[in-house]
Amino acid sequence: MAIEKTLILLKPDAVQRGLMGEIVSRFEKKGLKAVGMKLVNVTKELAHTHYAEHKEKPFFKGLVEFITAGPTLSMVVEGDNAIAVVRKLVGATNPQNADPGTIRHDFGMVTGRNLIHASDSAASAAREIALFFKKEEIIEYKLVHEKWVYE
Ligand code: D4T
Repeated sequence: MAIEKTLILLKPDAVQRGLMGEIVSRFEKKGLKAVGMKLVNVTKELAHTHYAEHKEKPFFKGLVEFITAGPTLSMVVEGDNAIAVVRKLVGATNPQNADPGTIRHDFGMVTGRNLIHASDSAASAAREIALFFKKEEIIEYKLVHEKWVYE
């Protein structure tokens, strides 16, 4: 097994539309463990750092306005191969290209309101978790049902 942690952000549209419970529930039901969770008002500075790779893109300004427009639910989840598993649950960047059953397909209509962010590699996960969470905000614990999720 390769136990990984990954960063998930439920963007301001998910929070405002009352979809936090529904989306968090999907991760819980899958068998992932929430090890960090809090509401964050993403500042312009944090948005610029988090999305630094998109700085030159035409959609950058709108993306920063969107992510800073209201609270975001920030989560760290843990599980076997969690980075790829979460990206699959999230679906393609454009909700209209996302597969049915994914979060972006099931709740979204356009790329600029695609509800959720998830780290796309081990390097991004490490960088993004450190950006959003202090060490002491990550809680290490065992779930009683772990032996029924993993062999
Ligand atoms: P994130 O990073 O939010 O998990 O999304 P993805 O990994 O699926 O997609 P991305 O990095 O290519 O894009 C980051 C972020 O920018 C928004 N975006 C993207 C946008 O508003 N317009 C666009 O044309 C693209 C490509 C959506 C996600």
